[in-house]
Amino acid sequence: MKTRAAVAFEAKKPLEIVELDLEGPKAGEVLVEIMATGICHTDAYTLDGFDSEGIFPSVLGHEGAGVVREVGPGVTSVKPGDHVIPLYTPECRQCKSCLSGKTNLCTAIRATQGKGLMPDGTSRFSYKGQTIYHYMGCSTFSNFTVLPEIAVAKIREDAPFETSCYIGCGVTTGVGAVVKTAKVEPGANVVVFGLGGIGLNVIQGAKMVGANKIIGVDINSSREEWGRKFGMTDFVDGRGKDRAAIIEEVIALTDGGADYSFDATGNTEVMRTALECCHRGWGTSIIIGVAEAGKEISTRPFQLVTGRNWRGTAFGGAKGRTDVPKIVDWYMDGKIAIDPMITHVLKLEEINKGFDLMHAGESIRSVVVY
Ligand code: NAD
Ligand code: AHE
Ligand code: ZN
Repeated sequence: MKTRAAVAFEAKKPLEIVELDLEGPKAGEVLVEIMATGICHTDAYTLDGFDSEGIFPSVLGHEGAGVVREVGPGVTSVKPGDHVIPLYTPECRQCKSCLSGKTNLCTAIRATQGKGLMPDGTSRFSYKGQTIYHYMGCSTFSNFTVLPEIAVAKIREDAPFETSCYIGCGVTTGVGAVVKTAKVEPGANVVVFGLGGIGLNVIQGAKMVGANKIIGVDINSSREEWGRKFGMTDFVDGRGKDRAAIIEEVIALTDGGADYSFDATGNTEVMRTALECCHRGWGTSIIIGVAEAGKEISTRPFQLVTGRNWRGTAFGGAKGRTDVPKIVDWYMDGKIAIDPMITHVLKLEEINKGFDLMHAGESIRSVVVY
């Protein structure tokens, strides 16, 4: 079949809207009509050439929602007409990782996914006979996409696509980092670095679990108002401040340091600040941000010797097929907000504007509606 898609032909070039050829689903795969997709900073990071796994030409996008239109042989858990959210972290429930009960990082198809291919080692997308690669196993910047059955979460049908697509990455990552990875307890002091599409979800997760201080740090001062809308109690404007100055402010606000800190910037210097503003003896810092290829983190080992913990999270520690439908319920039941964070709704033809708005710090989330 044919599908309209925004294709990343090359790094650092705008996406091009073209009509691609799409092969139908093979065994264990499903064809999904994507109804809406968010634009996450990770898409921009890959497009800008910072992803060591970046492959071109490819169809980016990993934060979608849509409807199953066709299933391949052997598919039993979804049927045509089901509403689904594509999962860049699948859940096979059979691999060592899934069975461990210790991680959400299913390994069943990770190797081929990282090469931009379906589990059988081929791509379903092509353009004028040339292979176009998948991205993060999702490729939601295409109106139709093919996904492994284990990489879709079936969701309730009354959830609007335009907002629930954000649960495909940003909402689940931010809220999950608090609830599932850090397991922040009521009364804890929390610091969030980077109040964008992910960081604001960390804030609302911290508010939901009853955190005490919820401190936001950003270099864009307009983010103070955004943070306060979702439960931020204090703002530290990071512009022009060095690590020591920011740590001093956080320590003063928290009587000695944060119980939990989160990096949602992807900046490795900020990651160090986030660790070092944690409380001596127990403070835990969670890395959410994705750093540019080649970047490394560092700190004095003494920071860890004296009890601070450095951890990371992917997709908020959520198991996609199990947890995503529950997070959709939280949204539909009003436990978490999504609508106010979607600042721009665009047509596919306007998708490059979504990237420009993100880079200019003018959007929280842009959503493309097909
Ligand atoms: P975004 O562009 O919406 O937000 C980033 C925010 O960080 C902005 O408000 C920006 O002003 C702020 N910022 C930038 N530099 C800063 C600094 N030095 N100090 C303080 N604040 C600073 O991006 P997003 O979509 O929220 O994504 C945030 C990060 O999370 C990205 O690195 C993205 O790749 C990553 N991410 C990771 C996962 C995961 O599963 N681990 C999931 C989604 C996104
Ligand atoms: N490809 C990059 C790593 C990118 C990365 O860490 N991705 C996160 C999700 S970001 C969503 O916006 C993730 O899920 N990581 C776990 C995984 O298996 O990719 C690189 O550095 O090569
Ligand atoms: Zn993302």
